[in-house]
Amino acid sequence: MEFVHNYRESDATIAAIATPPGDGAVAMIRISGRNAFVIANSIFSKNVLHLESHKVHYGKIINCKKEMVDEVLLLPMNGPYSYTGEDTIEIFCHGGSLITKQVLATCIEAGALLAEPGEFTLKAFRNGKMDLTKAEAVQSFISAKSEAALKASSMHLEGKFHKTISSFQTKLTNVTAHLEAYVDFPEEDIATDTKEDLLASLTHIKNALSSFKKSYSDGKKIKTGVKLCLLGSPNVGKSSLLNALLQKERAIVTPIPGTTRDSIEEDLQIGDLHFQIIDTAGIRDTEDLIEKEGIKRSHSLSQSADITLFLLDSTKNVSKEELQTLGTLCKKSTLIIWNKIDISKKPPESIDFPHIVSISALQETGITELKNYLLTMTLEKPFSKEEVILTNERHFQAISKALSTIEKAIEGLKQNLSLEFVVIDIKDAMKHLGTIIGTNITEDVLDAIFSTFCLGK
Ligand SMILES: Nc1nc2c(ncn2[C@@H]2O[C@H](COP(=O)(O)OP(=O)(O)OP(=O)(O)O)[C@@H](O)[C@H]2O)c(=O)[nH]1
Ligand SMILES: [Mg+2]
Repeated sequence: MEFVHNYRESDATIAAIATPPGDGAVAMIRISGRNAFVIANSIFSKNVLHLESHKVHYGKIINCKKEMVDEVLLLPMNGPYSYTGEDTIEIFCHGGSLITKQVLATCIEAGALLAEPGEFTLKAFRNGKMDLTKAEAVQSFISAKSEAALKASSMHLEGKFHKTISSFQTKLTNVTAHLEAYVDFPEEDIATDTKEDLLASLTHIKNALSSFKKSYSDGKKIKTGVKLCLLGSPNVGKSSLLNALLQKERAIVTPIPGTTRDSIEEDLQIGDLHFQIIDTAGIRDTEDLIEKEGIKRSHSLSQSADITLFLLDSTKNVSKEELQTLGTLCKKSTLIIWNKIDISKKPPESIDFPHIVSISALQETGITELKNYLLTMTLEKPFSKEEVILTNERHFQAISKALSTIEKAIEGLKQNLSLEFVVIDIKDAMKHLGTIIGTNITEDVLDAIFSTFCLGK
């Protein structure tokens, strides 16, 4: 389906199923726009135009052939007191997927347009019910897969990020006003005190932007999850470790080297974070075509992972092949795991890698320590529920651009560059910050943002 936000009147009446697909006890269909009440009136057994707003009313949905489609509860909400800020009707019908589609089809027959993904939230943004950071946080909130992702997006939903960005804009406007006064009277030199104050103000913003920028490295992992890849020679215990971490017999474990041929991917929750863990085929020289393909995948999965868990058998010496593979791994994102410490008679060999733990996947010793190690290794800074962090690539790009223009402005001011240039840099920074909250944004960007939303939101 073509994405049509651009071509629709902004108060067009749209409808969509707001609840997830599939059977359920109840489903909800939402109608929003200038004709929402008229459309609902033509399909409901009671006169919707006279129903009390924000109260639930029982009745029947009747299609154009005068047949009853479903018995429902209908909630009318007069604009602007609704999610979108427009007249809105919510219909709670029986949750069968067919019946829900029929109620929606009845709304469409009566004149509503089928909503595009995110179109209700786009309306809410256009009608000033929420700024862009909140609108984007709605989607992150819905798709959050971990406690940390939920908390991080709720900080944005509460408006803390928006407040910080707005306060930077106010400060930058003040700095610009000061500087422009001197631009208008070039014969006057900027007073040393004033210059120091303006530099302090800009530096404060620079530091805050820079710490936001840094927080994205953790924020990205918090939002999208962390990819872990189990890598190592055959029989070192990769599948045993996968099963121990998942607490279920997910992968086949045998004493035969080369048991795992294809990769196995599973979701895993550790602490507040979401991980995807991938078990792979053991690496060795082989002529077996299937195994060869599996090993090729092992290497490429490890390359795309955030952290590689490289398993070694602590009862054996590190082999030439293992040393060769170790040479290809990034030390910072590799965790060396000495396995089988339950039967090992010697301390593990010394290996020049910063992250090393010892476990027994069979007896499940050291698994809690391994999980804790993974949490600290994943995040650069312990996750704080009270701190606003960047989790959105678009915000990261805008902050990075704003930061570099502020740095340019600071340099310019320090080096007594013509103040006009300094003002241009600061105004550029304000534009970049404006794209975050939606004051400086094009329709194309809006469409790109909202098209990633789910249908009915
Ligand atoms: N004693 C002991 N045996 C273990 C341990 N972990 C795994 N094993 C045994 O080692 C053998 C191989 O284990 P797997 O988990 O299948 O090894 P893998 O690395 O997945 O092997 P491939 O799939 O062939 O690459 C099995 O017999 C396991 O029971 C451990 O911590 N201690
Ligand atoms: Mg295996």
